[in-house]
Amino acid sequence: MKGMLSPSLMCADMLNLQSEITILDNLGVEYIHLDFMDGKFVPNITLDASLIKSVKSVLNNMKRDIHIMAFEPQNYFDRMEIGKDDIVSVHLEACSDLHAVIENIRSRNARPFAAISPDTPAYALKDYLSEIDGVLVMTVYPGFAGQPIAKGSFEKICEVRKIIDDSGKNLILEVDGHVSWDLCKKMRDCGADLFVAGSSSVYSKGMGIEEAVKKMRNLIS
Ligand code: S6P
Ligand code: MG
Repeated sequence: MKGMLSPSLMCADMLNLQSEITILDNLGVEYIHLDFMDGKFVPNITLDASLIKSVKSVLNNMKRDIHIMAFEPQNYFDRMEIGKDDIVSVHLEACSDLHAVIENIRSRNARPFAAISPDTPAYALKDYLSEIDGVLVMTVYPGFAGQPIAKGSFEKICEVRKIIDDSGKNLILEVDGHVSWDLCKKMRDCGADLFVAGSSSVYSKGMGIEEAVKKMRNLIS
């Protein structure tokens, strides 16, 4: 699978969101990463559900990559208008019945992904592989941008890649957290397909977005 990009909107200029989204869309970026937090599963709040819904109306070819860091994420699906082609990542640690949540996402013609935080072992995904379209491996503790990479992240990515390949399924492996200029190539070598780009790459200071996207593409191709 070719390497794909998903710049994180919580790292963009909050006063110019629409133009930032349009620039990425025109550059052929595959996904826009939309972080939703409930202030309970993680001690922070970022983009709200109605904003995540509104993003739909300004997209051309780019797709939504919605990452829900909230307990019982299904409570927010209607407000976000989850629908066709959306990636929806829900955390193993946050769902009382993950099978039902995955089915709910599927019933909306969206693409369910299972997300795991750094302390959750890769083997915990095994029960869900036949139901999902991808896995999101958090390489920082969920909640904040600008953190250092969590210990053991490369081993975790390689392990998840092996579990996916052994299953014979063609699942997308997404990485989220400190996907930096220096580390994204190593993540690619471990088997990552989809890269969330935040403050340590595409939204780092001192580089235009066009140049940054191009640089990232070269590193993950
Ligand atoms: C963190 C969130 C992420 C961040 C991303 C920021 O809870 O899920 O998507 O937006 O990690 O990127 P960086 O390069 O600042 O870590
Ligand atoms: Mg995220």
